[in-house]
Amino acid sequence: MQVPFVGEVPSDIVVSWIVMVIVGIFLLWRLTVNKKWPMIWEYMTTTHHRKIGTMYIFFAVLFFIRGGIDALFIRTQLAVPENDFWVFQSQKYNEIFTTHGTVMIFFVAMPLLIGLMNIAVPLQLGANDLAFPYLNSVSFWMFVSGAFVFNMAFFFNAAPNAGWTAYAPLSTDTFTTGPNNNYYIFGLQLSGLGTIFTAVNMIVTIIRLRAPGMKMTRMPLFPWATLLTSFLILIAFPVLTVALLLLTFDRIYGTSFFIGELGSPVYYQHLFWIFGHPEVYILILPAFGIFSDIISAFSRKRIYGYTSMVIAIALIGLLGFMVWAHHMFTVGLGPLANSVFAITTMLIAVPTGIKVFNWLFTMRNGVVQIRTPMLFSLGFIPTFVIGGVTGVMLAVAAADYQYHDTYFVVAHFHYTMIGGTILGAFAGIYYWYPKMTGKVLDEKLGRWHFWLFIIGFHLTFLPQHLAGLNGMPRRVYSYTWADNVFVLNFISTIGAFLMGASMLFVVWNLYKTHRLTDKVGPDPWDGRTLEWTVDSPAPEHPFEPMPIVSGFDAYWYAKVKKEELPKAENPRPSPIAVKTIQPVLLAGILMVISIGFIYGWLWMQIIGGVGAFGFFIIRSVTDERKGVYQKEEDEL
Ligand code: HEM
Ligand SMILES: [Cu+2]
Repeated sequence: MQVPFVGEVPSDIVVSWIVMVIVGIFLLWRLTVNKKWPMIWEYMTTTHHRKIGTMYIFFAVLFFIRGGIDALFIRTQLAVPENDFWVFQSQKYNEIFTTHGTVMIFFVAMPLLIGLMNIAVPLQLGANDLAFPYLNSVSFWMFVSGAFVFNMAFFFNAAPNAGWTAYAPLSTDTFTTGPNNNYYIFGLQLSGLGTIFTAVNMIVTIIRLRAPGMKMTRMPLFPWATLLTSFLILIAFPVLTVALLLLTFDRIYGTSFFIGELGSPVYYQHLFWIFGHPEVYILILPAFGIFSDIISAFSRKRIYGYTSMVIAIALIGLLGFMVWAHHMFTVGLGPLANSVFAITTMLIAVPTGIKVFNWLFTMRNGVVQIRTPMLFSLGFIPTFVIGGVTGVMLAVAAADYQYHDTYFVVAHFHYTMIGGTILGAFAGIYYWYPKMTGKVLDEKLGRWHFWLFIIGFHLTFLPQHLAGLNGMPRRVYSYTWADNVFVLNFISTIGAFLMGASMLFVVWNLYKTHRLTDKVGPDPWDGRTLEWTVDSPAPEHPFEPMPIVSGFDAYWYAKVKKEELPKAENPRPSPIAVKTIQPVLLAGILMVISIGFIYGWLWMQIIGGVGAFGFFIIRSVTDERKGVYQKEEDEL
């Protein structure tokens, strides 16, 4: 399409420019009319864990729409053989599956879980906030800046195109010139750094800020999962940082770590999957934690096998670092390496199986109440088991020569990622929605959402197993009638649109809930853990004075005995809530630097660098906590 002053631009991009301008103007208008700007400023300067958690989820949902639209275009292009839908062939198709995969993993699944951790973990522990509220805000805005950098690429007709794994040599300058994959690198570096900060914050919070009496062995399972996941992040993400840094040198400064005589693309694969496999456990373990708390709450029963649940999470986390080469069975590492990695991979099924049985035993003889969060948890169990079983199939190294890079793999990881992470996030959002907003989402619309989504999901991905076994490779934009996969693909496309339609019920639900219902009290679900002792939505510093905990599920047992939890004058100073715009500024500066590198504009790199230096000076001489401790000193 010819655009005046710009030149030739693909029509999908022109359409999205127009849509963005219209939506932008509409939003500006609505925000101004409804006088919402002070609220936006409030959120931009907040360090409160609930508000930051809510923003994580808000942005994750935004990117879910983006990644979801990508998915629908992918499925439309693949609906019938030899299709020519709009622009989505060849290089455009490479771009769209790359942005779909990357956005879904890094900018949807991660922030959904981190958002829920932000909201629920401090409250479940009886802590007044995360240990480092300012750092938490930095983490969040770094995630936003990384996500913006990555998503900007599309609007400048430079979307990354080497897959979500960005395998060398394809991702090196020799094969994909231009800024496209630089966007991938810098988007992930910024958000990855934010994730590492979050991990530190969670670890310190969980180890240091629990309410009196809340021993580690009395923590609910979501904080446990968060703690162990944070260690995985702390070990795995720096490996990604290094891989991307080396790739940056190869791309921008002409080194040859991953190409040429001395370099090797296999080095990149190792580094990527030493990060990448733990990453999938980073995405699933918190979801396990969420399901555990929900299943116990809605079965009116203590979680079955608490200790084995914690050990299982730890074991999965540990084994998760010993299996990365199962992504590389066909590379030619040799039979010894392949056998070792096959066995470690299969071992992971053991702790996972223990967890599945514990969930089932928790429900056994319980008073099971099927509310929306529980419905999602019940949908998760069989779905995730299917994903686990195909995982063990893939672990058989010899058989993987057949499955590798086919739709069988696509089906497998969507059963785990959607069946585990996304269903977990949905369950968690329905469950903790009162803590975020003070309202309970509508039950009937929640059920519609669940049933359409889960039916759509299985329709989409079950046939993909068969398409894969019939030989359909992943990352192809077309197939022929002779390939015999038409019906399977067609069903898959119908399922995808059903999943899309199910999300409309979420929109309707949000609208209805906020228009028509009143705020609820602290404990709408008759819960077991400490977050249900504080108001909905969770106020700032809710635990003053702090509850004293004398056992697992202490709040529940206190309710059974018709008692209140005893209170202690705060045994330690709480994190200080502050207002600061600095993290937003920092994120802006980092975006400037990133774009300087992405396009190789030295002047912009220098401006950004000077800005960053200035920022650090300002940061060193300001102390936003002053107002707080000054006040306390004055009171003395
Ligand atoms: C919402 C419904 C979804 C549909 C219909 C869908 C569909 C697809 C399809 C058809 C592909 C294969 C593209 C190809 O190989 O040519 C794909 C790839 C992928 N999807 Fe999804 N997907 C969905 C949601 C998700 C979610 C929630 C995640 C992760 C949390 C995810 C992660 C990925 C990844 C990592 C890839 C691989 C991309 C690559 O090959 O580089 N997807 N998806
Ligand atoms: Cu793996």
